[in-house]
Amino acid sequence: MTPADTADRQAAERTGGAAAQSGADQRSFPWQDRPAAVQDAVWRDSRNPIIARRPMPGIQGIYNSAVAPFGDAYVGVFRTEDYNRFPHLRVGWSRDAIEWKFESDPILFANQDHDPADYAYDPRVVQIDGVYYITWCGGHNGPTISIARTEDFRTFERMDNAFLPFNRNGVLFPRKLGGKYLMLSRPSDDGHTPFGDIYLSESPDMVHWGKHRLVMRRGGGEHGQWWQRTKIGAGPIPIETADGWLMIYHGVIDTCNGFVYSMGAAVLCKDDPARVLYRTNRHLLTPDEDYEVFGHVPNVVFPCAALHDEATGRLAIYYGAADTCTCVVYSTVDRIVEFTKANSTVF
Ligand code: BMA
Repeated sequence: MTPADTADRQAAERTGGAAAQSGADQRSFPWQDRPAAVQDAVWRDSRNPIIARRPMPGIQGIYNSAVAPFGDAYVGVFRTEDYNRFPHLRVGWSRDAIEWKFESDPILFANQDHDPADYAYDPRVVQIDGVYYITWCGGHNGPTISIARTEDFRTFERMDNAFLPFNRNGVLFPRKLGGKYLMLSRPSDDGHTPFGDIYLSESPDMVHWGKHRLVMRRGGGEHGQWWQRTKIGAGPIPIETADGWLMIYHGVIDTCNGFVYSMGAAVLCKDDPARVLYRTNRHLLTPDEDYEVFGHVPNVVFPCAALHDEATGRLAIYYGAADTCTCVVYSTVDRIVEFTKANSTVF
């Protein structure tokens, strides 16, 4: 990092989470208006990919990553891959959530010995009661949901894994419900899982997880939902709205040329998020642009984070494109909820 980048990081650290909560920060929310020609409910940033191929020395790609407000800046936990394609998590900093400066080393956990780190990918970040939690898919004799906590994004403490292998796409809710932490996840297998439904689990202490409930199933031919017929997985941290929890997710179809990952949305009951109220019966975003169609894994849009500006309702959704680079689409919470209600099939 350059001295200027370090200054960004230090400014963020000085103000910590407090400024983020007070709204007194100097962050600039990422945004572009919807181009007149676009009719869709979400629209791409014209600067995509905002994190292009080979974004820093020794790193071939950064994608499927999480960002969050922190102090008077933004912080991110990024999936970075070096030239052996082994995925790590790495912290990055930004004032505008578009231009990112990355730490030179991957995250090292303070209690590394407790459970040595293996591969780590597809992180999500959430702040709950002043503490930031990171969930990701970690290697522990197969993939499952790893968790760590931090307050400053400099020291990270590994916690116990939420679930047994095999599981992916662990996504925490931003607050407790009925005194319990809630996590969405997608039980899977040890490979490129050809199935997958979204479940909800709860925990009194972020260590012991139970009361697992099925939230929603993949599409299947019987439902006519081909874009999400193979598997589905939660994406960004759910957003609380007047209508319920807005859950943005990925849906996958298997084709003769491999999987195609698209993005959809659902609204879950506010008090009982295992209950789906609305669910998109068509995708919100599917690989169309060259950077989504061409890359190390073609035809992937994989959302992992969303920034929400509560004052305006604006939403910036971050997604990995083609397992190669990082992109943003914009919308508003109201527009996506409206779209979800108007194009809904719950099954
Ligand atoms: C999933 C995960 C994602 C990846 C996607 C497409 O199983 O590994 O990280 O983006 O496959 O390759």
